[in-house]
Amino acid sequence: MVLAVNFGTVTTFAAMSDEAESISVNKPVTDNLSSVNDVKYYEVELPAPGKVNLSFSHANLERTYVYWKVTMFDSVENEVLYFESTGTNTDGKSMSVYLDKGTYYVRVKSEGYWYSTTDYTLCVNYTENKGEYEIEPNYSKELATEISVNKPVIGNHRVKGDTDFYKFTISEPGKVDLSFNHANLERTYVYWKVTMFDSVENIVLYFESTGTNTTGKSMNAYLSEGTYYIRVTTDDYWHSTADYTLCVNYTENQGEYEIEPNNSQDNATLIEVDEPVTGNLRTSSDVDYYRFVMPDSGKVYLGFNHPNLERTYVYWKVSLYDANGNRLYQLNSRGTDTVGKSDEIKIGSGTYYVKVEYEGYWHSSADYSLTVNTVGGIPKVKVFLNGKRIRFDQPPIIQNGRTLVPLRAIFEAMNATVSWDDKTKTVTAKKGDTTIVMTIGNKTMKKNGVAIELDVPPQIVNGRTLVPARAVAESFGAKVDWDGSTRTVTITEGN
Ligand SMILES: [Ca+2]
Ligand SMILES: [Ca+2]
Ligand SMILES: [Ca+2]
Repeated sequence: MVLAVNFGTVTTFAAMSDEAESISVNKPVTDNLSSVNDVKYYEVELPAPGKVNLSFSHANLERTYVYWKVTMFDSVENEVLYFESTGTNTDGKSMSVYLDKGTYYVRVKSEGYWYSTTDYTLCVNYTENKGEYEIEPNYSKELATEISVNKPVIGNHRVKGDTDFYKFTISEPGKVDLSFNHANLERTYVYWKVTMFDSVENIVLYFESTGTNTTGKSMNAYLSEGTYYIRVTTDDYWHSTADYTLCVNYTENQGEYEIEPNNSQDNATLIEVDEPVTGNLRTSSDVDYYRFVMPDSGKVYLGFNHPNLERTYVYWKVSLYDANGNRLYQLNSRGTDTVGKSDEIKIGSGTYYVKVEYEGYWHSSADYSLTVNTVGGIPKVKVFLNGKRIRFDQPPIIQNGRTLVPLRAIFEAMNATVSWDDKTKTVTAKKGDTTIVMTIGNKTMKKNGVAIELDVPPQIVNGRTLVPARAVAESFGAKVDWDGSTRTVTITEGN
């Protein structure tokens, strides 16, 4: 060892940025410390968000003490990477961090006791982030890294207490689950806690990953369109700097899932009779409401299926209500009642609700399938627009071989704007340069002022305005096909 000569050492951050030598990413720099108190600073610019790690190499000093301490800071002096090199660690590399673009600083200093004037070679290794990595700092909702569904993102907790926020948006309701993968840490403690919440901070999914849970997957959440956030935190005790891969798996809802939050009659998920819907009580405070329209009076029965929970307690209460809130029927489903069926219930035409709730003591977040079956079945008309099922709160009807569909549902699906004049009972719909005008009970429709004769006029059924599907869709330039065997209308919009 040589005795240290104390130079005036640079200690403040302001001085650091003044003294720093400018270096480039992916370009090694060779330098040395001239004394135990010598400190070297480097300034490096990240041109875009990216993955960064430090490599640090030197000759073998044949001793295992720490000779160099290398720290990387952001422009406001937060430490983003730290790496120590022992005398024998000739070709060291730090962990990776996922940083935003901007100016960063690297400081190299001695351990304080052990030091070496031997040359070292330092490199800031950088790979541009094309959306596959988190972007630090992302410790709040406001700083959340934006991600896309069905596209994995890699992140890590570079220090204990690092919290990673992500943000994604879905434009259509859908089924969502989270997958969360990482290397095997060979320990069964919880290292990561993953919480997903909506824009008003209601928790919609929670998932914990232990060290050995290398390919984890959360339960399903059935969500409405909107922006959601994911927070990944360390456990209070266990922490790992290992990379994790997070993915939001999303499947668009074509009407086969509940749409949360459906916790009141007002937010009930619209379903159709004779078609199953899948949902779950994600927490014991979750309640699921469904709304359906009975086109005519008749008999219905509720079907309620779920996996076998191997316990005979009641886990679900399923109730049928009329529009005035009178309970008409209650079906209890025990854990072993995998295929539940209610009695037949005679009801009149109109709107009804089904409420699925937790029994009060036993709760399961397992998916269930609910169907409001009509006795004998009701032949229904299905309408698809560009491959996607359109749901109607008043079923389409067929009259004189023409299918009539609820006006608002079809126009909204086609992105046309609609206005209604109650005095003249006239509907005006606009899309692009096309304007069509129709009047209830009148067989003449006008397209941009030109009269078109309809086989069947627009009419009001159960308080809903129904319009001829083909005439309307074709007026807006769409192609319309009818399959009589499946009673399916297929509307295809041009480019
Ligand atoms: Ca992080
Ligand atoms: Ca639910
Ligand atoms: Ca619910």
